[in-house]
Amino acid sequence: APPSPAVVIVGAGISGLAAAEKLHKHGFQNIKILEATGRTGGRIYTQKYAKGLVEIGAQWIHGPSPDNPIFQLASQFGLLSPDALLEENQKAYGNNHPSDMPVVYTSSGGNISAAALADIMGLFITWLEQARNFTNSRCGPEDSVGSFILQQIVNSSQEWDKELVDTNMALLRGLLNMECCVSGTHSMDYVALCPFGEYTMLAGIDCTFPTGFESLVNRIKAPLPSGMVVLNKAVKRIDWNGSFQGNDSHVYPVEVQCEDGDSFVADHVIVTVPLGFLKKQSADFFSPELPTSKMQAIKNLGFGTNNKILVEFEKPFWDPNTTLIQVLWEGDSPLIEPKEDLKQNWIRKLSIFVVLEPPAQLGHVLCGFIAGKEAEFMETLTYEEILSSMTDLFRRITGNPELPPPVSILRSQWYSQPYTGGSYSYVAVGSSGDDLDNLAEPLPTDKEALKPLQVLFGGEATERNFYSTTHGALISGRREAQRLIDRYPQLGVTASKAK
Ligand code: 6YU
Repeated sequence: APPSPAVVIVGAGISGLAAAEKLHKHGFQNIKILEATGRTGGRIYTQKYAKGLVEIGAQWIHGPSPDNPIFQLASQFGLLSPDALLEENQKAYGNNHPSDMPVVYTSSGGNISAAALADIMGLFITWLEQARNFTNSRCGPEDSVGSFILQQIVNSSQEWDKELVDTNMALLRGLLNMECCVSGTHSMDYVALCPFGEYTMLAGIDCTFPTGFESLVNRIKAPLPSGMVVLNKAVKRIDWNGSFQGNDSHVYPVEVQCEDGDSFVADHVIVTVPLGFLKKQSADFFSPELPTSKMQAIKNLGFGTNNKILVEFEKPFWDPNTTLIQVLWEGDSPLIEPKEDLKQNWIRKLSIFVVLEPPAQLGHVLCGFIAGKEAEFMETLTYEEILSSMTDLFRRITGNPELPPPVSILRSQWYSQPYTGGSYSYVAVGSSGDDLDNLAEPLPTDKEALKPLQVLFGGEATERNFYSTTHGALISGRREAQRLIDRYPQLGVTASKAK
């Protein structure tokens, strides 16, 4: 049998696991996955909470339809609810946004008519759609989705009734806050307009995993031999383009150095660490250093924070039909810069709560979303501070000073995770889709190199059309596995003969 090349995969998120699973299936026998933390799954992270399970990271299959490999696997493994498998659900477009209308609560305990809300939501959705259609029309490198939408707001507001202006502006600030969560950014002013439409929406109304997103991760890694995944093995540096003596008689081009002093020689290493980690570490993480164009891509692409605050109530204060709650902060407006004092004002960035289902299995749980610097500040607060902020918030918006405090809260802290450094990537002003492609380029770039494909790059931030998602991450892992499979065609033949 031909010798099996030594492959080291850095990171046991869905990208790294998908790469390993595919290589293993094609007959690669010498694979190690090195994972810095004590668990697999990375940004897919299901935890016990209230009476059931909640997602700390990825929550929905965005676009659950046959073109989405996460949907394919989930249905193949029988992990989805019958509703999610309905053909009509697979055909409709949800566009990564909750499809229901929120119920709006104002910060002084009032509410907003459904009609007023529908008008503003309609406008906002149209503007987002227009922003996505800029791909092939004229726009400048400095243009942002935020500046485009602001211009539409200014134009449109000329036609609003005077008495609606303040409410409409406050609603739009809330919708922009929610959009920051979708893009994983502090401000939509940071998100580049020209490439915004390159992100591809798949058909299907977003659905969740009744047994947790991590049940998919567990199914993907099930066929991998024990010992292939090494937990608590943080990689410190990747030495490439060298000659490293292995324990066998082989000389390898790559050596992976770990924080604990261990090292692994390899023919190929697939790096799937988050862009947030690369932003902090890339200067010391590779030796020799990455080419300038890759370093520029790492620096210029966006990687922001979207956090969750889960809030459990003894009894719901909301109506049983409510699926989404928007908080309207009176006095806020897209025309006014948010106040800088985060301690006083962080909570005003929290504009949207999803009512988690089903209450019979989970209890009465709201999942708030908050993005950007306010989300990063929130991570520094204690449990008690957040609980008290939540108690105040819900008392204010319900106008009920006696509302019992939440039973418990649970928040994510993606920014402070040393091996993640935020939530997911976006194409920032100053970068483009080419940067995502550039990140995916293997090293050495010289196609004629004696030892090609020494360092390969996977992870959600390397998928030009599907970045920021689990399906993007999965596709990226399989893509890099395919590069190696193509390089060793004889291995696949051996594997299929063996079956
Ligand atoms: C999705 C969703 N979703 C919410 C929140 C988050 C994310 N996503 P990993 O990080 O998983 O793995 C890398 C591993 O490497 C990790 O285990 C590290 O520990 C390890 N590592 C790092 N350094 C190392 C070292 N030195 N040595 C060894 N190991 C090391 N995606 O499909 N549906 O609902 C959400 C959401 C709060 C944080 C999400 C969602 C994103 C996915 O979670 C994420 O992309 C993948 O899991 C990443 O997998 P990976 O393997 O690449 O990395 C128009 C337009 C706009 C564009 N955006 C629209 C889409 C919106 C995205 N939506 C998100 C929404 C939610 C709620």
